[in-house]
Amino acid sequence: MNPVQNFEIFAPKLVDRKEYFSSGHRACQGCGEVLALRHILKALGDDVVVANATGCMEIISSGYPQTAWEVPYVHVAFENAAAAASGVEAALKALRRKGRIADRYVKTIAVAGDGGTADIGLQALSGAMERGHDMIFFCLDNEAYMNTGIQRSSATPYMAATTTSPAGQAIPGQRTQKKNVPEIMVAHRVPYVATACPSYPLDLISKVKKAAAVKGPSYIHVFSMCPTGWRCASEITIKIGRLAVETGVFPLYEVERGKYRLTMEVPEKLRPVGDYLKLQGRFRHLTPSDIEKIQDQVNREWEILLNKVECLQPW
Ligand SMILES: Cc1ncc(C[n+]2csc(CCOP(=O)(O)OP(=O)(O)O)c2C)c(N)n1
Ligand code: SF4
Repeated sequence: MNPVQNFEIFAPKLVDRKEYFSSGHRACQGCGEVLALRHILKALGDDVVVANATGCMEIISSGYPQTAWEVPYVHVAFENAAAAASGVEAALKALRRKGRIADRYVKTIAVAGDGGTADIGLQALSGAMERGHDMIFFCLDNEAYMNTGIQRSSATPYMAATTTSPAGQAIPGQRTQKKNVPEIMVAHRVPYVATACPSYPLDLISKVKKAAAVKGPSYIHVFSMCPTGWRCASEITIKIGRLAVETGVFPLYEVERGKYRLTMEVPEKLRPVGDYLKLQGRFRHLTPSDIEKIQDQVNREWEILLNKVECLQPW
């Protein structure tokens, strides 16, 4: 069954009606990042402090003197969302201990794009996870540096055209493979790591709630569709996210204390990757043999993931 089919029927019971990210922000139509953020904040509720790196979600939400954030929020530099969140978390602990603030639990979260996570913020993220700070780090992965004009990041998929990996005679688009940050986080022995996508809102919300229950570091990698940078129609953004999952391009799974679990129905056969690629202008230059190459890579990664799901025990 299509897991989102009955969303309207069940949503009022399952999802907080309150909005913690107000309308009127300046995101593009169909932005997956902003939709993910709305779900994330609904899952977390009031008792939260957000450290948000520069990127689309900061630019569209906090043009002084206005803000779309209905929860405590600090805008930090491109590279240090995790370091700033570490400081917030330590400060909250100290203030509670000294009786300067009410003794109630407040979750600290860091939010950054794929550039602020996989590239320039990776050192701060690794440090925060290694020190064991009580925070959730969210990577809103739209697979490029969108806010500054669609430059490639290390999370840009193979052969995608961006302004700094333009497809032409010299190169076929992005020349390297997408960096696997969730795996890097698993290697840090983080108690909870998950992938998610706003096309599957209930799955995303339940993962955020699980991560929030961890008293320690956790990481959620959110596949965030970007019609502007992916050169696709804004009204198909949810469909694109679902195709990414159904083709195996972005599988949904979680890793609890090292144990992998798929959170999507396992298809007998993945949908052809071309169904996902052909809807996006950033892949319009691909030849049938390019698509075949990408299909082989997706199949291999899928097998690797299934092996992990079947083999590993939790630590
Ligand atoms: C040290 C530093 N280098 C470069 C910039 C310029 N800059 C701001 S946002 C951004 C790209 C952000 O990309 P990403 O983190 O993927 O987030 P997105 O905009 O795609 O949501 C860049 C290069 C900066 N603010 N600070
Ligand atoms: S450029 Fe992409 S990520 Fe940024 S606001 Fe627009 S749709 Fe969202």
